[in-house]
Amino acid sequence: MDSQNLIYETAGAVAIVTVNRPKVLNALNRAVLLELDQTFAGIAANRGIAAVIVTGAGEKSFVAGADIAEMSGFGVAEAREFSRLGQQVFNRIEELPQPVIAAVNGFALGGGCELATACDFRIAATKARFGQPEVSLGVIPGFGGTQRLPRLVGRGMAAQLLFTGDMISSEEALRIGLVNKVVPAEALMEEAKAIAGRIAGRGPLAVSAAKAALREGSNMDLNRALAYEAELFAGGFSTADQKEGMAAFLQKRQADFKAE
Ligand code: CO8
Repeated sequence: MDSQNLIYETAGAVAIVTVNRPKVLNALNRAVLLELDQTFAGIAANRGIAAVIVTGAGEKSFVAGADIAEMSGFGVAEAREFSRLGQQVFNRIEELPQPVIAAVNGFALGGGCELATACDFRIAATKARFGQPEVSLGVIPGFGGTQRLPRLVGRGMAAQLLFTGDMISSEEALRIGLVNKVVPAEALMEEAKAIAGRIAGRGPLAVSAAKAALREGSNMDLNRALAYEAELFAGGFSTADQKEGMAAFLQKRQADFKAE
């Protein structure tokens, strides 16, 4: 599934998607977005993949935003289309059956911060920097940044980041809950793979259901969300994985889940 601007690798049941345009700090142009869309569509249909890691190529950057050179010539219609394309791709990541971890190895700015926030959670290298600098360019985020960031860090903190365009350190990102963990750069992929590996050892249908409950529930009022959770919980009891998981516990052995 390699493409021009992405590296696709697997390690067991874990897929690693690396945005690979290091000369422009992995900026997202139309081509990258289309390749991401195709790659994630393939992962969604691949039952052999239980978790995904997204990262950026090179030492310096995760993704330093949408490609400013490409965007600079846009008119209104092209800008709208580009924004909708990015939103569609990031929605696909959010709606992917498998969990997606952002391993933020450097700059996560603009569209890069939006890519990271569309992932289920983020771990970061110490040198990672986060920000939504669009207002410095005279525009606003167009790939979900005004919507996902406040849902994650709260409206006040999101407002500060969106209005100042300031960059924050990995330590500050940890403090505000934008990332779950900060590790030295050389340990980042190892840490991401270890977490993804633990997810891959759990019941895949259950993990998917937990992801759906988190995602869909956050758009519902509490009572509807609890009813939705109960439906997904009950649905688990129609699966072979539930029988295997509980039998394995009672028999004091490792479960062998089949995603069935
Ligand atoms: N787009 C295109 N090229 C980029 C980008 C980018 N976002 N970021 C870096 N580059 C290029 C630089 O132009 C440079 O190219 P060259 O070597 O040819 O001069 C190369 O990458 C290396 O970058 P720098 O020399 O600038 O590296 P520094 O270490 O000096 O600085 C920074 C690193 C601070 C990350 C700096 O590159 C920077 O500020 N980059 C831009 C960050 C930014 O503003 N990102 C937000 C972009 S807007 C956005 O993402 C909106 C998303 C939604 C849009 C949808 C609506 C249409």
